[in-house]
Amino acid sequence: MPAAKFHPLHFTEYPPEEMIQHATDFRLHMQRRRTVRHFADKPVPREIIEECLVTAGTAPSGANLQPWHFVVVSDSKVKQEIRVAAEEEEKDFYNRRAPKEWLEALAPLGTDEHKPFLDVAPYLIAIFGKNHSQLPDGRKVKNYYVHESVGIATGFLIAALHNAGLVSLTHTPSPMGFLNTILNRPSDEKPFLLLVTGFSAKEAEVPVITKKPLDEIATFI
Ligand code: IYR
Repeated sequence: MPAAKFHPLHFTEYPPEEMIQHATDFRLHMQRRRTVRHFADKPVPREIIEECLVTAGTAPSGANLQPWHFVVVSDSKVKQEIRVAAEEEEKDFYNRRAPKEWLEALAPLGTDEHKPFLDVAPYLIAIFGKNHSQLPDGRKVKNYYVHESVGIATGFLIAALHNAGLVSLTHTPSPMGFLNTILNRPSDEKPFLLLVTGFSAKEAEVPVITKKPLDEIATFI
């Protein structure tokens, strides 16, 4: 087994007031993020998406095995194929599979089986979790905490896109196996979610919702 190698972190400590300011600025910035379902068909420079994906790839992961793969779709034919496949699943979900309780929980969001954003938005980022990794020496090894790791990387990506001035939608057509077929990914990779991103449509509206206050989501002991 190769020995662990370490180098200095060069950690920067800020004065407490500056830390509070940074924390507040970031909170205010993140509080402006909204999930958006109406996109402009305006193109987005690919470099912005690349930068945000590099940020996503900095996420911590089980044994640093980075068990994710991002397929960035901008080709209109492929987006159309994804829309057709997703709408087929969603139709079944909304009309047959979804229990009443689930549909009631979704009602405030106003969603249905129609997913025009899948061919309007300039980019669909299909995020896959990989159950195995190939080491530099060619060995295939198991990945650990795949869901947790991919979830964190996806959170980084959502924050990075928002920071760059784009909006996104975490779309989870269920089941998502069609993404492996359309995007030609091996069966060892499991679709995690489809992140739709681009500019917001000018006339976009978002549902009136609130976030739980701190004392409801956290306990200090
Ligand atoms: N996948 C469906 C349903 C859906 C489920 C949840 I949980 C949401 O937060 C939103 C939608 C759809 O995309 O419409």
